[in-house]
Amino acid sequence: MSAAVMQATALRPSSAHLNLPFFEAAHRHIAAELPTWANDQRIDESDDRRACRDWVTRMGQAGWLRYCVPGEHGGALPALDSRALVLLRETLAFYSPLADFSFAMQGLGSGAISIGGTPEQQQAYLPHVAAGSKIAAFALSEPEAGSDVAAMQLQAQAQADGSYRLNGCKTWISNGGMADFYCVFAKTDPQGGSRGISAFIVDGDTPGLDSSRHIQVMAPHPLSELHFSDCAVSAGRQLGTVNAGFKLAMQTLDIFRASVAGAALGMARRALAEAMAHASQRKMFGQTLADFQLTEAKLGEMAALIDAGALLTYRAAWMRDTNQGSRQERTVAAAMAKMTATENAQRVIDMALQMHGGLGVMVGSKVESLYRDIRALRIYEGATEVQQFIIGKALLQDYKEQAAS
Ligand code: COS
Repeated sequence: MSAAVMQATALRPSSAHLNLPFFEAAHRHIAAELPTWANDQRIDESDDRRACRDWVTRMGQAGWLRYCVPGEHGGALPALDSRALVLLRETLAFYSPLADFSFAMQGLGSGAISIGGTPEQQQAYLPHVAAGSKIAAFALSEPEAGSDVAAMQLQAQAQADGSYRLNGCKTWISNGGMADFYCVFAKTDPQGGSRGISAFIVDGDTPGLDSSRHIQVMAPHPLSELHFSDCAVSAGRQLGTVNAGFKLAMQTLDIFRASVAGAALGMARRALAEAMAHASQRKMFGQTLADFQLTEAKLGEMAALIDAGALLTYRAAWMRDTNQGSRQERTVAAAMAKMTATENAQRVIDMALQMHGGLGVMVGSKVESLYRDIRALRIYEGATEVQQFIIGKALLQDYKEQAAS
């Protein structure tokens, strides 16, 4: 067997966690089929925008994007299934963080339509998302409103004919400049705070929308600013209840935050696999690096950090899918999962890089790219500090309620 084939075999993600009681047959099917498919793809990722289009096309053709939408609109399962999303992202991220990103954005970008869209809106967009024939994006953040969503400034003014005019800007928009449509959140009641936000579906070619300002970041990831100047959006494109867009955004994030944790797990599992492969063949002081107890200790720590994140992630996804606990308990579980899995993955990848010595910082080595890929996950879709805030706020609320009773 050649070294290349051995390496590919050794670097398949572990499947032991699929026996946990959180999962059902549909989930085990994904985990059985996807690694082979993902490992077989050969995509030139030197241009992130071209590569993302390519991944979306291929994942659409192969049927994987059907997990991004509910069954009645071309989805693989009756409803958006958090456990499926987590496992898909975990596996894709193991092979290619850009494949994971392309997959995730189809779900996040269309999630508000799946949750809050009318049947007409759902039928117009979701089958295309599932087929990979339309690229989706989620437009929430602004220069002065990242963590503090309610502070957004983008205005959507209702017109006499029921349509809206959008003026202002968004930033850090994944798939910006290449999306076929954006789920955009804007103020419809400037004094209303979190109760004055509404959502809209804005097609990428709508006059008055400029998505040409791209943002370069440290790891491949298509990002742009969006500028709206008297951008006209018809009444039929208003999404969900007027002035209830904040909750729609949070409900969407509740699903996809746990899936970010899944992506972090995939990257961490890949780093651990790379570390074990490297340590097993690297000779030093008359033995291999893996023969040192120091190495065993480090690998043990990495594995435990991954499993800690994994258990929280699968729990959060299972709670959401099976409606366990209260809404707040499910939100807290997703926050714990995202925070722990992304923070632990960063540590695991750093340890793997350290174990590679000089090779670890060599541009083009897998651990070097993972080291850059993981960083943004601790920030986007709610930074670690936002997750801490969500968890701490809920704890104190419970404490106060118990003290008062
Ligand atoms: N699902 C449904 N409703 C929710 C909710 C959720 N997950 N989270 C909050 N709400 C509701 C609350 O119940 C509250 O409702 P009422 O107005 O009826 O009381 C309302 O939304 C406001 O909630 P809250 O007071 O908790 O909002 P805050 O402004 O204090 O905090 C945080 C909100 C910071 C948690 C929120 O703004 C957030 O998640 N920020 C990060 C945003 C983010 O992820 N940005 C990245 C963009 S995508 S890359």
